[in-house]
Amino acid sequence: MTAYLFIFLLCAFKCSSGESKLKFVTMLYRHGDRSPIKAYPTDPYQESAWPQGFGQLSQEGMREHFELGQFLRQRYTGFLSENYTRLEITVRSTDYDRTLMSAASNLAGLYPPNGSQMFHPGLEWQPIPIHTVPQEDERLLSFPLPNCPLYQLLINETKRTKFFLNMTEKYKDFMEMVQNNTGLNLTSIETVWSVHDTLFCEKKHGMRPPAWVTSEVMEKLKVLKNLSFQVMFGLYKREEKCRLQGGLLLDQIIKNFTAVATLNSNEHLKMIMYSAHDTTIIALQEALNVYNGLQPPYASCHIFELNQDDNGSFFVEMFYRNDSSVTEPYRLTLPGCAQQCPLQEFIKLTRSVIPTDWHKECQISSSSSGNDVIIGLIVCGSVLLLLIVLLFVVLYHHSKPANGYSHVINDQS
Ligand code: PT3
Repeated sequence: MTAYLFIFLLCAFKCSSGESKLKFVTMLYRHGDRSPIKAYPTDPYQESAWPQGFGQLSQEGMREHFELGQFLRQRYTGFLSENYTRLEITVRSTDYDRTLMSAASNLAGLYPPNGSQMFHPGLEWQPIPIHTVPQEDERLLSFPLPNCPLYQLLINETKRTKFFLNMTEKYKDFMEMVQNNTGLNLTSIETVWSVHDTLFCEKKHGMRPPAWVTSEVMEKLKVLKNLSFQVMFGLYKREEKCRLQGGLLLDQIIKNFTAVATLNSNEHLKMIMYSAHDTTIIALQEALNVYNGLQPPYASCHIFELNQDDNGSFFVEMFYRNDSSVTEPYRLTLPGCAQQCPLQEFIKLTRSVIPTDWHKECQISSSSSGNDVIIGLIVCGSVLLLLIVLLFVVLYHHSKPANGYSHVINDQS
């Protein structure tokens, strides 16, 4: 009797909770730990201090991604096939050594070969393709995209906001101190991110910082580094900026979801994996309006899961794994939607940051150049008014009979 009651309750729970099925996963991660991108002129640790030079994935970075791959293997057991199956997954990376190598390390954790897939005795690794395009052709994963005049105008306007000008004033003496100690010519407060980056990498790799680099200095540099991300993708006219940057990646992700939901896609594809940079994650999260204002840590990962519920409808869930010591990644909720956001709602709520024609939108139009256009109109208007006045003066001058002369017709008659 109790057994029947238990089965009845279980069924009632299952029926009311609604079964859903994971259909498709997209993830975007930052590469792992690396050497600095560059050194400042007075830096005691120049490129030769790093085993592979600047901007390269370290062994720590490889381990971080191997661990992320193992985490993904566990999370998607039963969804991904146990053996690597080429049609199930597509991996795309930016064309940098550190992102390509991060993807390779990740896939080593995700797809250790089993039995027949081992091609060399004792080697628990198998090659998995990683796709890329040359840096100059990259339009999906590398932000901010260059050659977009409207975006540049928005950045210039951001730097004229009260907030930015106040920050510039607040950090004036600090900037001067950093310039004097680094030998850099820092033109604007957000350019100081590279000093933080270099010092951060050096400290992480056990290199002793110079005496001027106190913990208070590092804190201030961190504030300015985070400000530089906000300037790029948020802070002022966020939606307009996102249409020209992260909206492009979001557009592609949504197109992939729609293809899965309408069954016109490759039905075998289960996962798309993007390997990129901190700025890629920020651009995407700003477009989704879920950015937490901090630099994404190494190997942090934004996950989209597309599910189908038992009545056939699709919904999107988002997660952010920015702390590998926590077993479950953080849930992210698209503002204005439920945690399990119906796909159509997801599309509707993100429409404002999806460009319809990027090239066209990048051009400076009259409605977008704000003050500059108003000033231009005033100048043009004044010139036009002056020309009209001049014209009237000339016409008036011509129509008036000249003094001392008159036409004499039939003078003699
Ligand atoms: O560390 O994620 C990061 C950075 O984005 C890095 O990969 C990078 O490419 N920085 C660009 C410097 C101009």
